[in-house]
Amino acid sequence: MLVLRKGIYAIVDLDACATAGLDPQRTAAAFLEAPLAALQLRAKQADDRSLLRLARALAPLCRAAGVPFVVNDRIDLARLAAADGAHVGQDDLPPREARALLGPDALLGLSTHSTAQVEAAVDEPVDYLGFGPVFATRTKTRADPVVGLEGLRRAAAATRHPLVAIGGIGLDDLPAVRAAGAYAAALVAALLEGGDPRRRIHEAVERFGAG
Ligand code: 3NM
Repeated sequence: MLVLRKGIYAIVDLDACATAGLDPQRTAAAFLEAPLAALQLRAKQADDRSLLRLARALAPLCRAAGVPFVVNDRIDLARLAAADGAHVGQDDLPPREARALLGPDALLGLSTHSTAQVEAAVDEPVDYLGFGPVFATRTKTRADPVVGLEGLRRAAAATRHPLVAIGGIGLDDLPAVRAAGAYAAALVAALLEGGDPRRRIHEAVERFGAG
């Protein structure tokens, strides 16, 4: 069974890749050259067929790299692409139902945005909790209020689940995010800045520090 490792949780976001002028599959391949906690495919607008095609292309790349592959929101696509797991938000299928569809060995994550949500998730059958936005983000539309490093510290103290910090995290923030109790840090825009994802992912892994 694949477990989430400490470190950088790289998100391949199709809109962010398009904005940066980067091909998602090449970007994923560049990310996978670094030792990652996980790689997530996130697409808020793509049509199902092209998303399934991309998920089916990324799954073997992740497997070959030994990195867990997670599909955002879409349990159906995660299963069809034989991904390692899925990530659900507060308004998606509840974790118990998602777990029932994915099976006991899949990696399952749940987004949380407040200490109350973190506490409410205590008995959920999840492998980790996303928590954020830690800082202001432009990647997520209608993002929840910023929780800050202090919020992250409180949330980490309030749960037994590993926390994946997310939202507006830059490479310079990584040591502080880790020190605040994050098990992993999820990054979108910071990995695409400068148009060189290979260089950025290595820098991110180095700055977060080894597991
Ligand atoms: N979820 P960036 S913030 C996808 O708060 C996502 O749950 C968030 O992108 C949450 O690293 C966010 O570019 C966007 O800010 C993360």
